Amino acid sequence: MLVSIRSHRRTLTAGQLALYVNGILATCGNPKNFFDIDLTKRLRHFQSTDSEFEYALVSLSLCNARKRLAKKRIIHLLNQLRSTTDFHFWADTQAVAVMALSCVGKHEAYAFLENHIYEALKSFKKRQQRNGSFGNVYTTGLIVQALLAAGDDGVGWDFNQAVRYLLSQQEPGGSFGDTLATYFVLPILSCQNYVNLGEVNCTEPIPLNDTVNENFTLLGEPEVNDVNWSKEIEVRYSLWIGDNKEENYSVNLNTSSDTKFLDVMKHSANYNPVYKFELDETSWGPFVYKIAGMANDPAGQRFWILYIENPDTHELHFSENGVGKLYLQNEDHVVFWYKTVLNFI
Ligand code: B12
Repeated sequence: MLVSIRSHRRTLTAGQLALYVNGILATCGNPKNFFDIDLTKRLRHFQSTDSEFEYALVSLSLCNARKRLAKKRIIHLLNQLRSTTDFHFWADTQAVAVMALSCVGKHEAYAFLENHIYEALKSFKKRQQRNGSFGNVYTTGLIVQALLAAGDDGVGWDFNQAVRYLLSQQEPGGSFGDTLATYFVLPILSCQNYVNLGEVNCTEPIPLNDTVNENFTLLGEPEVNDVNWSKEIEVRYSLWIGDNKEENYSVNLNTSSDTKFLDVMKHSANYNPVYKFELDETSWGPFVYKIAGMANDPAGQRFWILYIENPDTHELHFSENGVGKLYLQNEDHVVFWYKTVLNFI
């Protein structure tokens, strides 16, 4: 990290720097003097972030590091809570914004924050499903942390059911699917949240019982996942380029149900060069940034987005999994669409 900061060999985004600041706080380091560098100053001076999620993350880390948030920033976070966009992961952003504002509320007497946070929590609670989840494992981890950070009274949602859902997602190796999911879920298992990073007791070990919020006790038992047997399946893969599908290509393939969609992409690329793609290997899976010579374009807000078409209604369903985790069923039609994604910016 020090090398990245000092040498500019690899540029950190504001969001990535915010994650480092959180990590430094968690391990009792001082982000204001990290090998003579004040990371909080650098964080504050970032002109823009790549996404609204990163904006909320930066605000949370600044507050955790005891930096006062500018009024403009607080207003921006409040707008994030108020806004109802149909961007699929908006709840993730709102959960981080709730944590940032809960942190501000701890240090400064802004009474009006409470009402806004309360309204956001109400809308989170409505999302909880019977199995305890608030969406997928990532969204559930962040929303439960937000509810804990805001000091919610536990009424109107079921904490234990949420924890049961999270534990049901745990894999034999202990992770919750990948590094990112594990990062979002782990604090909850000791009833903690990211706002607590601003108050880590670095002088003596804290007995676990002292840290537990009285409104919540852990009762979860991990569920045993069903075994899936592999079957031969036929799938269709299409590329749509442009908001009005100005260009499109399709291919049918036979494969087996235990094959990831990424493998289908590789087979297709061997069959026809138009399906050739490039990806970034991240610690939570592959992120495809280029197909058919068209690369993600953050400035123009155009990205490759993954959908699955319902065979009966032909409706497109947004995939909650990346290409490394998407497993297909017989006659599935997967569409990678290069389109404008406005709402998360
Ligand atoms: C903003 C965002 C996007 C933006 C990225 C914009 C950009 N500038 O590049 C866009 C809209 C492009 C996007 C796309 C997708 N996303 Co997205 N995204 C997010 C979000 C809301 C914030 C990410 C962020 O800023 N993190 C903070 C910074 C500091 O960390 P970072 O590592 O630098 O962030 C980068 C990666 O997260 C990467 N990224 C974004 N999405 C995905 C998805 C996968 C599978 C991977 C490996 C990487 C990745 O882009 C970020 C910016 O460069 C997260 C929510 C969350 N809870 O994390 C979801 C999230 C990461 N995305 C998710 C998903 C499912 C997708 C899609 C597969 C959705 C789809 N149906 O197409 C696609 C990826 C398809 C592909 N091409 O491979 C999931 C990942 C789940 C998983 N591991 O399987 C998350 C966790 C949301 C969720 N609650 O499920 N996403």
